[in-house]
Amino acid sequence: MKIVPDRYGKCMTDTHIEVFATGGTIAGMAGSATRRDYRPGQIGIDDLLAGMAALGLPAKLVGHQFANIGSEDIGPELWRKLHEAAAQRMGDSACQGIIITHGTDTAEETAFLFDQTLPTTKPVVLVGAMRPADAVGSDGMRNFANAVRVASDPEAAGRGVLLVMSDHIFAARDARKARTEGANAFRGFPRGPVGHVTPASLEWFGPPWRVDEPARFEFHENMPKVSILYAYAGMSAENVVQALEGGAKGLVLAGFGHGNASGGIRAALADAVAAGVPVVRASRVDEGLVDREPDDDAHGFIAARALGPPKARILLQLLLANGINDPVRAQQAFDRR
Ligand code: DAS
Repeated sequence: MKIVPDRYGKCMTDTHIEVFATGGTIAGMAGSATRRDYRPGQIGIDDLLAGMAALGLPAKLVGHQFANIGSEDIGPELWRKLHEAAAQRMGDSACQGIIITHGTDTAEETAFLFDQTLPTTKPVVLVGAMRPADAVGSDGMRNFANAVRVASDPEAAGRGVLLVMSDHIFAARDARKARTEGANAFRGFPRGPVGHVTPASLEWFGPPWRVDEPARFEFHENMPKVSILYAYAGMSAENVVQALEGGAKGLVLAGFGHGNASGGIRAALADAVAAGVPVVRASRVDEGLVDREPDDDAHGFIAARALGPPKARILLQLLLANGINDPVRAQQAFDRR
């Protein structure tokens, strides 16, 4: 076994990490440094791992190619396969951590779904890249090496699923893609990064907060349909009616500012709650809490708190799939870290 002291004097031993590859820009190629010609999911896991081996990181990486696609095409079927495999590997004492390579566009959704449905006993780390492997200043290998570093650290367990990008470690609940381009595209809210990592160092900004916690919800491939209604000036209540006619069993309002909407929309949403369809008020604004207001008690709305619309949608789906319809219990799930 290789024992390598890091620059802080801790020792990294040969950890056994399983790598689940799904594609995205971390496996993408541009073909040209000067043209916007980019294809995600071009490089297989074996080639990614060969590149990693050349860096000499003290970890044994075992790769599994689940897909090689852009993350805009990731959904319930692939989530089920990844989830099954992750749960199975977490139960194997030989496996010390799991890395999922993933496109950045929906990484926050996969990370949050797994954060809520896997136990916190071993590190689970999502990693992506903003620049294809052959781009000038490509960030993929560095992010991947950082992810190996994080997944190899026993202290990464008990923090839920983590997302590693641009030397930052984010908790899945906080992470969101905040920029369409540039390597530094992710932000954390309400916490910023929970740690800092490079291939040669790892610093946590506090102790784990979910030590040995079991999965919060059971995973379901087929979750109830929840629609996101994006608020805009002049929006009509017809949007709410159409979502309900389309079979939505829950609604997330991506509202103005602090989760606001016009009087007509609020009335239509209150009608939806009265008809048994839960409504979560989130915000279309990038950052900030949506706290409970007196109206929420009057209409039975749930406040999204720190979750943006895509993650609020997943949490509402999980609540419904797990038979939780009570708005008080639902609010508690939104309030939790
Ligand atoms: N192609 C996008 C995706 O797979 C972008 C990316 O990976 O950064 O999400």
